[in-house]
Amino acid sequence: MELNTKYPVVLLMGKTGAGKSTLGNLLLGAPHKKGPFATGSRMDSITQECKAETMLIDDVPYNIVDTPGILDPNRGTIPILNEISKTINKCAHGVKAILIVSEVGRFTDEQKDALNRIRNFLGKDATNNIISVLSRADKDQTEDRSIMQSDWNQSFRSFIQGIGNRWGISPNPEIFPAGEETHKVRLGEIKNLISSIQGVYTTEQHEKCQREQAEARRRKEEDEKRAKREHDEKLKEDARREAERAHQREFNQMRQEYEKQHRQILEKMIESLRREKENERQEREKERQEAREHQERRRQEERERQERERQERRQQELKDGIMFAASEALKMAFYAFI
Ligand SMILES: Nc1nc2c(ncn2[C@@H]2O[C@H](COP(=O)(O)OP(=O)(O)OP(=O)(O)O)[C@@H](O)[C@H]2O)c(=O)[nH]1
Ligand SMILES: [Mg+2]
Repeated sequence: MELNTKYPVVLLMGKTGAGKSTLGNLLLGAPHKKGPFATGSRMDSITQECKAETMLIDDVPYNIVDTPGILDPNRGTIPILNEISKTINKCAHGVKAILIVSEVGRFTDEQKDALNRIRNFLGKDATNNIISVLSRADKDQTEDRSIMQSDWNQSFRSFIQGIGNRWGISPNPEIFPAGEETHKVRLGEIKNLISSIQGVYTTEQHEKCQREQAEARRRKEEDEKRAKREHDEKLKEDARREAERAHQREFNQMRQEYEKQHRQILEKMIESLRREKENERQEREKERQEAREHQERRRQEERERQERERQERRQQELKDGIMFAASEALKMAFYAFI
């Protein structure tokens, strides 16, 4: 890259395919497709590394630096930004203007992302040096800036306000060829904006911004690591608590089961004791009953025996009486006889 360190730098930045190299060629007054900056409609990035050319605005020389597009699907944005950083750090007299090229159309999330990435990359100190340039404008939008403005949404309007309303239109050379009035007016506006910028974005400011971003990234990484650590610890703690709860549940279940079995054994023992006692009681009752019956039988036998004896005595008495009466009668008969 041929950078003349004596001249201020104008940097072309934007999403890949936005039309940076085309605008660079137009500002150089070169054929837009065959200028020093390679252009093309391939899906992959055309510009692979930073390239500088000398450009004159009102006879003032500038380095115009074309850069590779960010958000290239095949190339990480961080290496591209690192390369642009190296270029900025070579600009001993700082960067006069940064032309951020964006395609007109829907302000998609991707476009927002590209603008945010560029603004964060440059930092707040570059705000006064940024110019937004819209490419791929149609005929009406290119001819009338107010038509272009009326197509913006709030988000894009805020972005433009945030950079001091410095914006221009890159004329589509297929509609407005070089030398045509609108083409000249639109390029003239961009050049005027470049010339009117006061002060430069310095390498020190860029280095400071890079340091702050590195620090912010480091802090973010640390925060993410801490958050991840805390998240992992929380997961572990949750898992430990869950295991503890599961263990407690298992323990309670086992205890309940044990208590149930224990209760059942006790109930069985109590039932068996109760039955044993009942059997004993019935046994004793039976014995008492048998004793009572035995006694009753003995009493009955005794009564019968006494009755028998009484009967026998009476019979004996009767016999004796009869015998006595008979002997008395015999005696009397004898005496009568004699
Ligand atoms: N319709 C239209 N096409 C454009 C305009 N500007 C650029 N193009 C076309 O868009 C394609 C990409 O343009 P480039 O200038 O190579 O884009 P770039 O931003 O340099 O792309 P990378 O270097 O790949 O990041 C080319 O085919 C251009 O001819 C424009 O304003 N309108
Ligand atoms: Mg390019």
